[in-house]
Amino acid sequence: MSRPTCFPDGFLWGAATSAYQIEGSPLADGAGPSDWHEFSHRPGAIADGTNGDLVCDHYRRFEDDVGLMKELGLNAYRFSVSWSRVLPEGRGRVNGRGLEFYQRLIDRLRERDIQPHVTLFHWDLPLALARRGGWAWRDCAGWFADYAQHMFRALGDRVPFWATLNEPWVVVDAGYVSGSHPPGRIAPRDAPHVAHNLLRGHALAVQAFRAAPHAGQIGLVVNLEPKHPASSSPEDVHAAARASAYMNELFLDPVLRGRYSERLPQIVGGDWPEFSEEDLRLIAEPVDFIGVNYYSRSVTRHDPGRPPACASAVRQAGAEHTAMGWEVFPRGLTEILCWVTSRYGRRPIHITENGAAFEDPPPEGGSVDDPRRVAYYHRHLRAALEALAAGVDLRGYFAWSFLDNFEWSHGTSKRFGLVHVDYATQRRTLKRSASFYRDVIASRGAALCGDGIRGGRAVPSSVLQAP
Ligand code: GCO
Repeated sequence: MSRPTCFPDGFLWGAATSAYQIEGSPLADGAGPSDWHEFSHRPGAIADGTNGDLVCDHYRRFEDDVGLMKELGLNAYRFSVSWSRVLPEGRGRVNGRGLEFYQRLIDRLRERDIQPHVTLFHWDLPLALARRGGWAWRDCAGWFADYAQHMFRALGDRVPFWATLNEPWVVVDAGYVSGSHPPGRIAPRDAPHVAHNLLRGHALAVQAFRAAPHAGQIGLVVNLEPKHPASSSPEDVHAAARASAYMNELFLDPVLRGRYSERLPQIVGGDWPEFSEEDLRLIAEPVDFIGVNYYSRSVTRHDPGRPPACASAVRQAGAEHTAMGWEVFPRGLTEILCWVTSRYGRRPIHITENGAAFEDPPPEGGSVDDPRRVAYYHRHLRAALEALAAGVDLRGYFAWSFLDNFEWSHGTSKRFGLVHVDYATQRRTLKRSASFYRDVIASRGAALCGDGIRGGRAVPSSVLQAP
C-alpha cells in the first residue's frame, strides 16, 4: 500500500473541550447543579482547590472563542453539553435558556464553517440523578436517552456528529474503583453495573437517534491505550492482557461484538454479573463511528494489590513524560488504531482526543513557547498518518484541548491547551503549538512530512507549506 503523505479530503481537523472543564457559570440561567459542581466544592477533592465556577468563562465568551477556532483553521469542534443546564433535575422540565446557549454556540460554529461534534455526556451528571444512585441505578440509562432525545429534537438538524458518552471507563474506574471522581466511592461491586448501565444508556440514545430521520452520525468515545508487559514473565504478560481487557475491551466488545470480553470474569474474580441477552442485543445497536482518545501507553506488571485487573503501571526510566506523568509514546497511537481495526473490523474512527499537559512558560510577546507540545503533536500526527497507511479508516483528529482548562481532580494546575488562558484576566494567547497545528491543517498534513520541526521549535509556515 502506498504511504499517504497527507490526510484525506473531508478529514475533520478539530480541537476538543468539555462543558464542565471550560464553561464556568454552572448555575446560570436556571441550570441545575451537576455532580462535578458538588464534588469540586468538597474540601480536598481537587488538588489545587479550584473548581468550575469560572474557569475559561466560555459560557459568556464563546463567540470570541469560536473566532479563535477560525483563526486556527479548525473545520470541526468537539464539545459537550451540560445535561443539567438543559434539564436542571436531569429529567422532566427543560430549561430553555440552557438549551439556547448550545443553539447559539452551534449557530456561530456553522456560520464559520466549523462542524459541531457534540458529546452528550462528558462526566457531569445532574446532581438530582446522582442522588438517586446515578449510573449504578438501572433507570439512569432511560433518563439519559430521554435527555438525548431532547437534544436530537432541538439540534438534530444542525449537528453532523454526536457522541453519546465520553470515556465510560473513567466514569467506572475513577468513580467507583479509585474514588477520585464523583461519586467518589470505592465500590467495586457496583462497577460492572455502572458499566452496563452506561452501555444501555448509550444504546437507548442511539436508538432514539435512529428513530427520527437525522442526517448526522452517532458514535461512542472511549479512551484506549496499549498495555505492554513490563517483562516477559507469564505473570506480567497476563497482567497486561487483563489490564487491556479491562480498559480497552470493556465497552468496545459489547458494542461491536455483542458480548463482554471473555477475559472480564478473571478480572473481577469470576464475579462478572450475568446480564440478559436482551440487554446485550440492545447494547450492540450499530454505531457510525468510534471515537478514540489516546494519550499514552502503559507498561504493566502483575500487582495483586491493584484490583480489579491486579495490574499496575511501571514508569519507564529515561522516557519522556508529560506533566501528568504520562509517557510520550506516539507509536502507541498507530498501534491502538490498528488494534481497533483488527479486533473490530475496519470502521470509521475519529481520534477524539490527543494532546499533552506541560509546564508552559508564561505568555511573552503575544505567544507561549511550548516546544514539547509542538513535538508531541508533530509525532502523534505522524503516527496518525502511519495508521492511515496501514489501512485504518481514520476520519478526523481532535487536539485535546482547545483551551487550558479545569483538569478534573487536578484543577487548573495542568495545562493542555493550544490556547493559553490567564484565569485572572481571561486573556487568551495562542501557543506555538496552535500555530504549528494551524500550519498542519492548512497543508492537510503535508507540513508533517520531512523535517517539520527542528530542535523542538516549529519552523515558519512558509517552510512547512507543501508546494
Ligand atoms: C478525558 C477527558 C478529558 C481530560 C483529558 C486529559 O476524556 O480524559 O475527556 O476531559 O481532560 O483526557 O486528562
